[in-house]
Amino acid sequence: MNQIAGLLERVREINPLVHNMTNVVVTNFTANGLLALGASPVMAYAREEAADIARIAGAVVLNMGTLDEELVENMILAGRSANEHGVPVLFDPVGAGATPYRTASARRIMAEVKVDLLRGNAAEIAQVLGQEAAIKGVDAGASGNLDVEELAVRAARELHTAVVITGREDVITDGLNGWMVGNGHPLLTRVTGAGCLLTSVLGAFAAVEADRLAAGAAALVVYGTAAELAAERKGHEGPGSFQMELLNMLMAVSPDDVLQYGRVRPLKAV
Ligand code: ATP
Ligand code: TZP
Ligand code: MG
Ligand code: MG
Repeated sequence: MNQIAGLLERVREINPLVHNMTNVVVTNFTANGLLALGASPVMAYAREEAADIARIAGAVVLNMGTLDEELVENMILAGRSANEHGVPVLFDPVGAGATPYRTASARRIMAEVKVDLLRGNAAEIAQVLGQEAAIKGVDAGASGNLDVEELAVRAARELHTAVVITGREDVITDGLNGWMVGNGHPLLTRVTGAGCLLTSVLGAFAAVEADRLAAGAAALVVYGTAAELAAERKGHEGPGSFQMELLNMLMAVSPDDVLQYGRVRPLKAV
């Protein structure tokens, strides 16, 4: 937990540039969430500049929430540029499995870009792997039958990337080791972009720490703790106040809060 607290301080010291190629639903919320945390967001999509921004960024976050063919092409340009320059790439395969086009696009990005960390709900990760799983639009369907620990480990091994699966509990693994993180709050499921912002927060931590498991666990604890603090203060008012308070708490969450509230245990049966 001390390492996690230290990484939160490092994000705020370094103020990493996070290049987001994300969806139209969550763009503003994602930029504000990163600013609140202490990172520096940039959204840049054009073919003429995507590779150049990716090269100078601390992390590149690809999110296919409102994809089209031009965006997929430009994400691949940015992802490859990041790969060439040692910049970590994070991928959120929003809605993979909802349509054949989404599934094919997610697999194409995985094939053409070296993704350092893949983050999704259980159904999305299963679909990227080629396993049937219920998905309704961009929200996980009845995926309660999926063993998320086993799924995450298999995905990491077969897709050669670190994997985060989120839900009531979050799991992060590189296929060998990993962590379960218990922080979070059910109100996160009532705010659109809670998952997308988390992927960008994972990007901010990946920008300041090369150990993907350490960076990822830190991001999950910090984000989940901020959500718990926000719910404690404003949850009774509903999702609107909670969403605003989450931004406030992403700025306010402290290393001491992480030490007090962080809930992490090693992944079992790896
Ligand atoms: P979905 O579209 O299925 O909602 P998502 O992309 O929005 O997926 P989530 O799985 O909702 O992503 O994860 C976003 C954040 O919400 C994570 O920090 C996760 O821990 C948290 N979260 C999701 N469900 C719960 C829950 N039931 N209880 C506590 N935290 C949750
Ligand atoms: N539709 C396309 S992208 C998007 C919606 C509603 C946002 C999804 O965000 P999240 O973080 O998966 O809830
Ligand atoms: Mg959600
Ligand atoms: Mg999502």
